[in-house]
Amino acid sequence: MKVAVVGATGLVGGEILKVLAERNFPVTELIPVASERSVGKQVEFKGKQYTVVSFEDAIKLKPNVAIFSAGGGTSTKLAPVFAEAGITVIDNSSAWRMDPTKKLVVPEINAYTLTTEDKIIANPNCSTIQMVVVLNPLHKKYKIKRVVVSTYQSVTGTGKAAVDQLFAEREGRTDVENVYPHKIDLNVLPHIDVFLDNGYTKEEMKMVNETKKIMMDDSIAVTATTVRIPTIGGHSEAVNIEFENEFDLQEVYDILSQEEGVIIQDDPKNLIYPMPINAHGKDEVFVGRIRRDESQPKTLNMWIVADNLRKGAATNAVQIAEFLAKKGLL
Ligand code: 2RA
Repeated sequence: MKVAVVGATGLVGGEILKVLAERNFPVTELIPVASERSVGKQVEFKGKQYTVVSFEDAIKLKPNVAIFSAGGGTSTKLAPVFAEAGITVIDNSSAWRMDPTKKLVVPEINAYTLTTEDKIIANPNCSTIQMVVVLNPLHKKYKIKRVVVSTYQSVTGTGKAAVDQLFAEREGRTDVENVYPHKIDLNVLPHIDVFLDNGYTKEEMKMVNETKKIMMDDSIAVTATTVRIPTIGGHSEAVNIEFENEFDLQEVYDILSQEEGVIIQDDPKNLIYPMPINAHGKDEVFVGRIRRDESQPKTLNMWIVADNLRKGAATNAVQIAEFLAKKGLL
């Protein structure tokens, strides 16, 4: 497979290169791509250096698949150009996610719907991916009525500049440009992405709308509060789930322990629960603090953690590519 990574010099782009190498994706030719100011830079893949090329040159090289992580503007403009040239695009931005003509894919849930017609495939938002991977098997069994989620999101979700801001503040440096409107170190910002007219942020509405689309069920009610915290290892989520049907706690454990890509870390007596510091660099979604909501029937509480650059972005995108390759859809 000829694989282009668009946005190869960014945080997610770098992670995509690592994940492609680790999972031994059958790359016959790697094409790192970025905007003009990064053309000519070097990136490493499997111990070799590769030179970053422009969008135009990448299209001429005719990759089978292009994994985009270069922001919504680039994806809006260039994904159709790549697709038109016969290149399948897996897009990590929010540009195409809610387009009714595009599929929003978490492989464990809905990759089976993909066909050769799907030339632009959307990769969901990081905080949504890690939540739906856990919700979906429970929805199948007990039918979810409503989800209330509060997130604790890593600065890596914003990108390199945000990581720089955090460490500059920590080290007392003022030599970086701030990307957050307030201090992030020793602080918590109840604000991710822009505010919308309804008082929610765009990140919150992504969790609401993308969940319904991926799980193919508009009846699931979701409300979210998304929060940025000064950590780098991954996103954490406190999730409250109300079901239509009664559940058995042991059965919930059994269902989740059988779910591919989900690891239960739930042993409070031994102080074991998911934490971003442990999820960092891992492909799985970790779930713990699984317990009944004692304030109302048929309701469950849990704590979900995953590396947002991995399952929340790079790993999910590479898994989509793996699925397409395996099914002969590339
Ligand atoms: C964040 N959801 O953490 C984002 C990144 N896609 O800001």
